[in-house]
Amino acid sequence: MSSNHIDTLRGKIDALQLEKLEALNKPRVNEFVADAFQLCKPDSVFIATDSAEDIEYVRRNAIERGEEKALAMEGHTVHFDGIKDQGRDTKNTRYLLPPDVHLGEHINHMSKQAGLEEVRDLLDGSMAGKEMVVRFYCLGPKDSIFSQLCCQITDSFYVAHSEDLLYRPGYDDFLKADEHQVVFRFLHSAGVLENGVSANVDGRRMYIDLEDNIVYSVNTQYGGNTLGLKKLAMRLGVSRSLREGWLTEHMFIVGVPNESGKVTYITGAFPSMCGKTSTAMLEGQSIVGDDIAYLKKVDGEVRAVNVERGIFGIIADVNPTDDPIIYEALTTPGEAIFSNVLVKDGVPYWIGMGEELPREGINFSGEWHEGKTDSSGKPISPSHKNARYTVKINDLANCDPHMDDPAGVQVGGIIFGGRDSDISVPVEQSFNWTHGVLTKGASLESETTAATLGSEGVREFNPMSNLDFLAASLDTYIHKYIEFADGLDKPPAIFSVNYFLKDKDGRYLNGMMDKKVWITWIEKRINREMGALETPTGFIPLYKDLKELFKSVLGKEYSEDQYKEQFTIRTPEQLARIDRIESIYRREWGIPELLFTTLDRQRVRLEKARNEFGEYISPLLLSQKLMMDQG
Ligand code: SPV
Ligand code: MN
Repeated sequence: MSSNHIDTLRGKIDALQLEKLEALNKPRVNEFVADAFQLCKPDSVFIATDSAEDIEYVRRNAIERGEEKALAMEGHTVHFDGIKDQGRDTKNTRYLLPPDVHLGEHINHMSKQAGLEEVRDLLDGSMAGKEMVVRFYCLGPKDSIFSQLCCQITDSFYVAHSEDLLYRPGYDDFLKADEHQVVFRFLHSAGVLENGVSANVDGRRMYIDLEDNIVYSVNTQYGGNTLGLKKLAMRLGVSRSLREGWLTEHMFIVGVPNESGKVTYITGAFPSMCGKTSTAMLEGQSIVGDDIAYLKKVDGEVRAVNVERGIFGIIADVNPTDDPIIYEALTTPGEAIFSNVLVKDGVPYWIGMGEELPREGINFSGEWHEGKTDSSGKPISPSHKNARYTVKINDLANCDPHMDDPAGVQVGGIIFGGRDSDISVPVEQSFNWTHGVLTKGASLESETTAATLGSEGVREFNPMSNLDFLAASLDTYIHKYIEFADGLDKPPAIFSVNYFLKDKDGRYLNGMMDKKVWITWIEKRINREMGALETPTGFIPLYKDLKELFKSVLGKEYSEDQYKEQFTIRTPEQLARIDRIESIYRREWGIPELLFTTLDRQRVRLEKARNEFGEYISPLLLSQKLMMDQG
């Protein structure tokens, strides 16, 4: 079978390229490449190995073919996506399911047959006049139980170049792999280009075939829709991991040292644009990953790896004060791709960079000048809110020494965070694993952001910050999550954080850097070095500890009034959320009863506290009561 597929390519593609494919001797890869070639009809094919020469070819072509432009700083380039192609298109991202598979109403899906017909029709001839690039990568560290082989086909050198920064090269791993190893496969075409951007955005489709582990993406360039190994592979990963009893999560991984130098690794799941990367980059910590983690149980411990090796991060608000390490990487020579920023005289600019922006330049709308409006009359921002940078983590000063460790790192704690203006306290620890998984992870809501197309600021249910990538039904996901702690000597402690809490007048209650205090408190709780106050919803910090931490971590005073306002238990809002979440899960099939009983117990605790202390309960009142009880 293998030779048949190779034979369909023989004589049609360059012999040298064919040799590189033949050397792999992988029938399923050959079939995938031959099919893509026949369907997309490129003018030529480039098969990339891990050699410096092939990687340089990709980098050079991204510029020569106009998908990227060199900036003034050595190694820096810029890429623009179309004005209507600036975020993940969740509406047109669908799972293709056989007739007997159902994933529930929260998962965007369609019939496999109809989906394949539609997307293959859109891909037909889509690479005419272009070169098809075939790349091989390894998700997770190489030679590891976490390693996941991937093959990406694309007609975009920007996609191929970005993936070289973001993912570990894997041609060598394919050479070594046996024929039966599971391979994730991705076929992308930007479709017809006009002025360098995908012209047919109405035909933008991202279709995920979970049975065959193939993802199709067409008529789009934005990374979240096109970089196969990022959010598309994440969906295949979620599906595979839940079948096999491990987890694929929308999580950063960081190392947090204590005073004696002991490093505790913490993961954090946040929806897009809710502070995930900036938390991962906090000063004094080391970064393993900022976006996607695989978690497995090994010898009674949870171990985690970064699926990626680079960052495709939000550039807005990266400035020397709030994000000095990334700012440094983006303003000194070294390989970096900027996307959807403002460019003037070969220099990139972005909102929140800490200096005044030029009043004109080139951006994602073409020639831009202050006051320029879009087709609906709204002003066009100089750089898009979802503008991004792409860099390798290894090039950053704070790269953790275990970034590429095949054994991963041990997870001490897990944080769930969302954009929540009126309910949760800034930081809180759950009572135990199931309480955390169910009342924090599975109950997470977050206000929508510019990372996805559509309106912003709408409160949405987003379990584990992973709803967009959930390639399984909710009941399967929740069951598997709860079960994940079975057999662990000491399950990771679970926390929630909320950086977005506001007062009645809509003012944020916390500064940008307060997160550093919360993370320090979390590290100390994991290592049982700090006490806490028990509330109906979990354990919160004591005032005296925060006062000390604000001083030692940020050099700031922290008043009792601030504590009181930030950590007040808002019972009406808490109870309303329980009702909302419960009704969502009631509409699903097969949800574990434990979810409903856990929510109900939380409701009862909240109601009891409300009856005793009133609707808005100051933590100071609770601590007085605690002291009296103990006294
Ligand atoms: C996110 O939106 O969560 C990202 C960037 O990390 S994207 O690749 O668009 O998913
Ligand atoms: Mn993400």
